Amino acid sequence: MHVTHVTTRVLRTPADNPLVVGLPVGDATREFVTLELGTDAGLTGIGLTFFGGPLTKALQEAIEALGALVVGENPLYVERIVDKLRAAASGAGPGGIFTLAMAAIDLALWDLKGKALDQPVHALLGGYRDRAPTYASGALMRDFPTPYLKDAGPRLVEMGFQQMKMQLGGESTVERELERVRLIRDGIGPEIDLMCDINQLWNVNQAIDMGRRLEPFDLFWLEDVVAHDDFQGLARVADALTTPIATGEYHYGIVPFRHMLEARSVDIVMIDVLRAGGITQWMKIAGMAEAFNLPVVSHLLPEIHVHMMAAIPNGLTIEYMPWSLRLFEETPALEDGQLVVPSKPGLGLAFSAETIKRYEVS
Ligand code: SMN
Ligand code: MG
Repeated sequence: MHVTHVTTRVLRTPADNPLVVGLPVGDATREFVTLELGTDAGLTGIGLTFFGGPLTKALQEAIEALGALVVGENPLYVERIVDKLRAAASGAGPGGIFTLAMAAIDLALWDLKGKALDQPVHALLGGYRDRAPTYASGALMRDFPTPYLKDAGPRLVEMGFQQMKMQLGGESTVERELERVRLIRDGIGPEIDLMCDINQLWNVNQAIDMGRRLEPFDLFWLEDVVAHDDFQGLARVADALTTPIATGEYHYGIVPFRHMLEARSVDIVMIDVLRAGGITQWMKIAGMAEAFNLPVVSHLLPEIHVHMMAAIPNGLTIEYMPWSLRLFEETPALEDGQLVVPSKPGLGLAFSAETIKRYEVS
């Protein structure tokens, strides 16, 4: 089997979230770049990428350019293709557009591998479980009005979620920050797992101070409390707190995770399949975390991450951020806060013709 053609599209969708009820969506948008790799065996592999923002057109061009290098290759030889793309891109990686583009291709190659072998990707990667826990994400954002949070948490519980993530770092005073957590924790009670994402907005001293003030709320994790590459700073915070520290979504490739783990700066390793460079690299990072006896969690794209999180022994919980679900005809079922792992060959996904018709911009 050989790759014969490459098709990319940019889909511009509303920046909405079906988990958010009763707040205006506004006119913000998100741009995804989709990829289809056709083969001489009649099989087509699908992939996608994100994070391009104003550079989305350049990201699409990068996928086209890298895709042209994949034409003629046997898609089952994923590591050989990755090596070829890295060599061709020379110094254009690992950060940024090159790796985001390579990730789309890697996803499509694994989709093709599964379709060719008539197996779902998670079975090819390891095969550990048939459903995986998730947490609701994007529904308790730092820019939402504080009063909104009172009912937002219980609403997510009614939807079946046992875990949910909020954000802090947006209020002007410590008390206003604590009030946000208090409202949510009071609303959902002590049994529901509550994570909190800071998105690098604190410095080390703030993180230790706020982290100590947050200990009574029994957070499931504090995420990206300081700059993502300040491994020594993260280690200081992790040592000072009981609440687990999660980080990793901002890193490109596998090497930063070596520094993160060697610095003992993390309790929960978060891996983003696009910034890691695809499924191939994601699995290597998960293995590194396992060697340090640490759990891993995913970032965005639950319909993709469900395969890796169902394939490894140290998968903790999947971020259920439903931003990308509309791109596909059908996506993994969500039952009582757990994602049912797909059993169809490959990724088990097909792009929605309706979504393409409605949102394609190039
Ligand atoms: C996040 C960051 C960037 C895009 C979406 C979401 C956030 C998360 O840090 O962890 O979900
Ligand atoms: Mg985050």
